[in-house]
Amino acid sequence: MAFRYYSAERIRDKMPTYKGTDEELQDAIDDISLLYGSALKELDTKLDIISDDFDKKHSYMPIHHVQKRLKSFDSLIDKAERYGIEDPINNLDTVLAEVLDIGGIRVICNYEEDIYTMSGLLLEQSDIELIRIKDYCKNPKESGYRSLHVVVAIPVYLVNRKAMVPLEIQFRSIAMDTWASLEHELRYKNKGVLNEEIQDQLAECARQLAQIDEKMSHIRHQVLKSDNEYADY
Ligand code: 0O2
Repeated sequence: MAFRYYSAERIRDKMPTYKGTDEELQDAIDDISLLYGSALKELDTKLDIISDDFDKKHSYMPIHHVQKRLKSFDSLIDKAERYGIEDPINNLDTVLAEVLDIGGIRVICNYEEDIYTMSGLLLEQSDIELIRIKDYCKNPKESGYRSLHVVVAIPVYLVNRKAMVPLEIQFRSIAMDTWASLEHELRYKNKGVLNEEIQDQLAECARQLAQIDEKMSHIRHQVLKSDNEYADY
């Protein structure tokens, strides 16, 4: 997995203030891409293993699907500027220390309760460091957005060093992901701006989907109780 819009030459066009050579810039970009891409692979594998073992023990897979992405180099620099980092292209170490979602992974679970099961199992692992948690499931954003955001650092072993690489994990139920994907698409189509009436309607959809999440979970527990095969779960 590599940065989109990857070439130093192209970035140099957009960011002519870079003080090093094109080769140095390319090398720095390659390093970031390798490190964060590798961290995403590690985390993906960890989630896969937990999911397989959970299935073996409980005949149930809580994870519906997983999506990974590396932030584009352009949006990394834009975000660093928004964070107030001065001259980010020439201070990449500061950028890497401050921007924690260069590598992002979205874990779409079936039910809301699966979010806490999966995040709990992952955070129990001794080589993972928790950096921060924001629970937008329990405290949704004003927009209606719900998701559990967990920032962790995960070890990546390179040829001659070990690096702890921060990643942002967004745990969502299918319903939460449906809303966030469609809302993002609508917002993106409208250049990031949605009028108040549309925002209200979207917030109402988010509330209804939260109720559906709760109802589906309730139905699930009724089914589990009546089904001997799942009695141990
Ligand atoms: P992308 O491409 O999705 O990564 P910061 O990350 O510094 O902006 P903070 O407080 O850490 O600030 O961010 P927050 O709000 O905890 O999480 C930001 C990410 O959550 C966003 O990433 C979205 O993925 C998602 N998100 C947050 N609010 C909403 C929302 O109202 N609607 C939708 N659809 N997604 C939301 P980015 O950076 O926007 O981009």
